Amino acid sequence: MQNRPASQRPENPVQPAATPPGASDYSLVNSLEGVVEAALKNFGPEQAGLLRSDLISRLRSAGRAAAQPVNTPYVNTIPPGAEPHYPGNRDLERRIKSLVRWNAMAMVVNAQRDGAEVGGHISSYASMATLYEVAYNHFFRGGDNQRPADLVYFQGHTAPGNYARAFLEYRMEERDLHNFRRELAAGGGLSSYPHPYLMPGFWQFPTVSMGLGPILSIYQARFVRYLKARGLLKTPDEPRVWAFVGDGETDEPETLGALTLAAREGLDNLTWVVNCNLQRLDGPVRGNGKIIQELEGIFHGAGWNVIKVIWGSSWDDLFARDEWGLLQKRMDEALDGDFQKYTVAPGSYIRRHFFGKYPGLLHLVDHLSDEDLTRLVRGGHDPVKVYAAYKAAVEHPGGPTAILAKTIKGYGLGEAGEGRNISHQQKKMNEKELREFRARFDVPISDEDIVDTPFFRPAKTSRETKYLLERRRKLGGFVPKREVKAEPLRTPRLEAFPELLKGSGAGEASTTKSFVRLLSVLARDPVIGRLVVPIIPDEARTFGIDPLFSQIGIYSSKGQLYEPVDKEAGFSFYRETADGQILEEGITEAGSMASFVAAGTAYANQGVNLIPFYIYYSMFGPQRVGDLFWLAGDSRAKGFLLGATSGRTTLNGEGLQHQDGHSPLLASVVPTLYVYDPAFAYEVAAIVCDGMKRMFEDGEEIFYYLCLYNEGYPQPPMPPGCADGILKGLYKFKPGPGGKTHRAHLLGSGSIIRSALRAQEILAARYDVSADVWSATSYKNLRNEALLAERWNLLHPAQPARKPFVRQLLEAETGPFIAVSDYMKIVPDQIAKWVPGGLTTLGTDGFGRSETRANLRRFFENDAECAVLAVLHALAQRGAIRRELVAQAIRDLNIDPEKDFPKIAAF
Ligand SMILES: Cc1ncc(C[n+]2csc(CCOP(=O)(O)OP(=O)(O)O)c2C)c(N)n1
Ligand SMILES: [Mg+2]
Repeated sequence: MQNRPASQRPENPVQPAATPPGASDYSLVNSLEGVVEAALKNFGPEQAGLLRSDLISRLRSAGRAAAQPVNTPYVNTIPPGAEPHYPGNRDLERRIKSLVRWNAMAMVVNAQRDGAEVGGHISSYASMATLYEVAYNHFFRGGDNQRPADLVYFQGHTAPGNYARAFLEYRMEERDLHNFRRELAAGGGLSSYPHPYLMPGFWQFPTVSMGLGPILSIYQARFVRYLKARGLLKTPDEPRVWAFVGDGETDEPETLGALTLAAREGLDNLTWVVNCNLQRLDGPVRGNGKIIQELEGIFHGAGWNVIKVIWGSSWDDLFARDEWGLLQKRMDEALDGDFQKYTVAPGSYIRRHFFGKYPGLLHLVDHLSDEDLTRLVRGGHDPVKVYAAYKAAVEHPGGPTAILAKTIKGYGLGEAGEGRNISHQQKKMNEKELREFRARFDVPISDEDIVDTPFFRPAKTSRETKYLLERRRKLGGFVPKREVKAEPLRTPRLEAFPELLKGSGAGEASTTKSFVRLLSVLARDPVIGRLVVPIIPDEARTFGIDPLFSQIGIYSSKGQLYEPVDKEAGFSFYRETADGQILEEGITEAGSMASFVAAGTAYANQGVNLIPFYIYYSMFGPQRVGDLFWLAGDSRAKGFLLGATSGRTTLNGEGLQHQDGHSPLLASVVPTLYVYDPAFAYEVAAIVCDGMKRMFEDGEEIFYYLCLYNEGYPQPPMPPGCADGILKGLYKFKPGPGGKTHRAHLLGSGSIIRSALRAQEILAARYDVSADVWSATSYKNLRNEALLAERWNLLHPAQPARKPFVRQLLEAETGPFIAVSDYMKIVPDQIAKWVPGGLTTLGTDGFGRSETRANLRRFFENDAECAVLAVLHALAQRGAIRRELVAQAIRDLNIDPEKDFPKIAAF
């Protein structure tokens, strides 16, 4: 495969006698090669390798070499001579793979039948089949007492291949395959893509949102190390993390954005397989370049071990005879667009355009027919090459490995889509194409049956079934498989946090500070303290969490190799330690969410209940990484997301980019996410305690979002009897004074409840109104509960109607209802329908501004004065007071009726 050293070249190269075109600098290359050969011979590979760095530093000092080359030639990293013996039965494995291919294709084709047209993808799995099958037969570990099951991130839209294999493994039945993408069919169906939410016994990781599987896999591998360092891994050995990534998928910033973490952390428990079929959905990934070379440079630069699997065994002989390096040169220069063309073109085209570029190269394939040329297989379709790469990857010490495997999209589909730009969308095959497919892969299906694309599975007693089951048995069981094995925890009750329940007296505290207090008490809990996983993206000091640094330490695989500058600072010094508990992720919300998901799914994937608390700058939560919030739900993640510095007017001085007026709305879209906007320390404690109990004691697969604010104010003691209301979403916090003529109700959430409380005083003192103040901790909960009750009523008309909780609570009250929020009005408006007499909402629609809290609240009209005005206006509308009184109040309260209001829509 490698060019023969200059000294061993024949006098007369194959053809032509003169130096071949394009090979003009050979004299220099030859003399360098001579030096390398001599060094290899005399000193061995290691010492000889030093020549390279010497040469580069010499060139650099001469001002000639700015950067080290990051690319190697376009050839397999492992030369044929270094390939290990293939340990499997090639023939049986090929037959099994062919059947998986057939069934995967048949699933998609059948899913289009009978007008269902539910879609599916054939061509991605077709390109991936060998990459998966070699791993299924030889690498994926199913888990035992020594080592847990491997954690595999399968490429999302190759799911038909995983299902088809599970069918051959007798883990699925024909009916399941028939119901691919028909999840509502009788008896259930198979989800389109990997979704633990939909198939909780099968899939572990959702991967189809491009880029998320890759970044999750990196943080998962690092999380395994974190568990190990903290003594929380259940077995002596760690599981391997695999990620199967599309080459088009590497365009996603999430895919490549965390590569350096994997290298920095030395994650040799991580293997990526990038399926370089050179195509994405619309066309070539890098038609004008070479994706494998581009990725090699990136991975090398990031410190990964890279193994290129470009050519299959049928090329070995050609490379071996490539005396002048012309084949290598042509390989290096041909573009991905060219290689794609060679897939669909006849052999004569390949001969003319690829080999024909140099006469000497053309001569190299004289002995091959045109048809032979079309059969020169790519590395990712050759089990021998793939096995060699996997083995080298799992044995590589010290860091992660990326295998860049070259394949053909739609491999085996022939004219139905092999290598074509329409390949990704191909879902149907005509009879001729089916016959060709059957012939190519030797599938035992008769002529009469073929048009029905029946599924085919060898009998349990067949050699194929016995072989594949035996392979899985040897490797420890089936993959993928999701199992919840964690023991339930006994979580603390509310009484464990007396400090938060008794109030702050005359002192002040924000809800963020109160939460931090709770976290540090929790971290000291003798039973569950060590299971708490605080995750922070470089904002610990902003939120006042830094005292935890010394209490529980920041996880660092290297410990702390330097003396921190603030060592003398006492509690808050930057204490990194090898068994640290805090995951201080740096400035990466995506990475932090990936850690949150890893920790929040450890109850299923690692057999241990962990309690993640991910606290971050609210604006960079769902707005920044909304898809990861969604994925956390799909993953059945548990834990707490804490949007700190919440509110569009509470975070004063920060302005448009940082003031969050919409996270509870964005968070509300995730079905399993409970969204709370607590006003007081005891509410935070009540919500977190109940959440811990539901998730980690009762086993509910849900998670929590809490808005936390940085405004300090006196924290009241917990009023009796409010726990239920806090959890359901609404309770009366402070009734209005007696003896007033008018009644009203103010609903407040988060620290803006203070506007409501001050409005209550003004209304009582100046306008003869007794207003009750309610704390609305969760509009989402209230709405969902009401929607459920309504739906039940709709479907059960003859039975006594159910009354939504919010209506039960409010129906006996008199007077108008006004909600005050530091979020968009639509957040409280979620419950308007069930509020007697309707709901007037004050909120913060529009972009934020840099200002003081007071000015911001007047600007957005959610301060106490505006709440008073809203109450008076509502009373006037009901005829309870005169309009003139409202007009007078506007003057008295110093509200400018012509004031600016944030633009909320462009007309
Ligand atoms: C975030 C995101 N954007 C777009 C898509 C739609 N999509 C699904 S597959 C695909 C092309 C994938 O190409 P590649 O990664 O090369 O995988 P291949 O099918 O070629 O193996 C696209 C754009 C998606 N699933 N996720
Ligand atoms: Mg691709």
